[in-house]
Amino acid sequence: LEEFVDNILKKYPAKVAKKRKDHILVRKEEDPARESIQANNRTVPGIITQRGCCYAGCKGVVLGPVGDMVHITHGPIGCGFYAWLTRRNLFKPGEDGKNYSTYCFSTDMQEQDIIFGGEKKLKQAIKEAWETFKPNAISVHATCPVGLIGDDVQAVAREAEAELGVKVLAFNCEGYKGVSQSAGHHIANNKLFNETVGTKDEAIPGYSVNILGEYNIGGDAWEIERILEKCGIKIAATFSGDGKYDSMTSSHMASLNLIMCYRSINYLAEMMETKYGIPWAKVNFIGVKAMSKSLRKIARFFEDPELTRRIEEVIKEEEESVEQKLAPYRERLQGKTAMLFVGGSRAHHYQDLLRDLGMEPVAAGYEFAHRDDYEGSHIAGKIKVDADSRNIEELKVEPDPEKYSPRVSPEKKKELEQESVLGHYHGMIPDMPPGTLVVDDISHLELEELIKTLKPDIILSGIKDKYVIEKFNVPSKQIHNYDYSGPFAGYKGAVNFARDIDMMINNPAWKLAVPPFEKKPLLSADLGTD
Ligand code: CFM
Ligand code: HCA
Repeated sequence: LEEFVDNILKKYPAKVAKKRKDHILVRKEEDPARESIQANNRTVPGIITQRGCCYAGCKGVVLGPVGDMVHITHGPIGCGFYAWLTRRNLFKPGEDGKNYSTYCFSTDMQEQDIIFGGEKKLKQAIKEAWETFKPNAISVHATCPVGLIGDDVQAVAREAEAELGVKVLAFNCEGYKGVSQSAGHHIANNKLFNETVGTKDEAIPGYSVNILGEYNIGGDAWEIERILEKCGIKIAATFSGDGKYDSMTSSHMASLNLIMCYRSINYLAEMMETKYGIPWAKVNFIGVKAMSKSLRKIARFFEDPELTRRIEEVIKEEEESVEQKLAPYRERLQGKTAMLFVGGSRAHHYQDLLRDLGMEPVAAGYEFAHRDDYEGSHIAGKIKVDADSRNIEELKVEPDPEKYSPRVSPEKKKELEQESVLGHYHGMIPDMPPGTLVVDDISHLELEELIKTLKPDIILSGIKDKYVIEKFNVPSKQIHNYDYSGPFAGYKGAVNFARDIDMMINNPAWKLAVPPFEKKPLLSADLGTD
């Protein structure tokens, strides 16, 4: 593998090679704490990356799934269209029946708005959205040109809110704000924390949890809900899969925050803990063993014998039922190798599910995660903050004089932190044994070389590289939108995933097709040098 990395770096101009070197790690050390990787840096211009923009992270990822809100994209229509349900975040309306998730709202800025300013048009759009739909809240998302011309979206939102009497959340999430969609997550977290969470006090009875960083792609949230409800655990609010605005406003009253995707929502969890005393636990609901382990974390936190008994009962029942269904797939998938290059958390989460099926992850990486997603949350404070990250506001948070209430005693909290039940995410690297490869923000060149060298049986990835991979006769499963399948979370989801993966890997077609570039080169060129 080291030879492979050297060879790949030789293909780049010297300056590019120097930058990429720190983003590629061959796992060697027995002790993962001795290994480190660079992440969350600018992609070198000219390299084909899988990353998206800040607006995608804010509107598309964090806010978009809240279906009883109208989300207005302030900008030219192209950006609005891209976010139109392309992410498969499913939504069922609450009792009020409000559901705008299939709509696409945009101010459709034209040249004259860019020249003379788009504030009036935005104000009009908010008014029209309110009068037509009466949503539970409205959000406004600024795209690149809005930031460049300087429309004051915050002022327009404040004015509209006062005039119409509906909450209007405005996000300065211009696409260029960060090095990837990750900046948009942070911007979304900040405003949700400041203007939504904690705005309504309503006691939540029972063992209540919020689920953070789960976006109900392909119905995942509903399988998770089924299992938690069966255990007797109440989901107070979800951020933001199948999310309802109202439940987010009182989410500070829940007992525990469960974090699925640490990358997109750790900011909100940390701030809620400081201000309201609600602790967080990192969970992974992808994979049979991971699901059970996560349930046991919840049991450990609440420490109620009756709840623990119920949880153990559910685990036993669900595992037994799923085991029978998985067995035939495991036979066919045992020992198959996989590579995972996805977003900021799934490249790690799906390794658990692959291992449940007897498969072996040989290489993995995130598109835009930070070093703590690789190395663990304990290093978060030690990461050097560069100019790009400094762009995003870091809120100063203090305990709320009235609403702060610690959920557990300081002694118990410490104990649970030491057991890694609370306040800790161990990251991807410790789960990747020596001899595997970790690549951050992988380029298409690197991916192609990796396919040729490691010859994996399947690659879990996204639309931007799916067909590049399949032209090498290697099946590629989209792990963002599940190739229109799912759910893949929880117990039932594991069976759906196994079925899909088996169908792809064991399909004889891969051995029969001959890619055109095997016969003759379609295009040839030299990479520039400096
Ligand atoms: Fe979190 Fe996500 Fe992901 Fe993400 Fe995304 Fe996504 Fe993803 Mo696509 S929030 S980091 S910005 S788990 S949209 S639901 S699938 S890249 S791995
Ligand atoms: C995004 C959304 C995306 C893209 C998926 C892909 C998603 O990054 O803006 O590249 O296949 O999950 O829909 O991550």
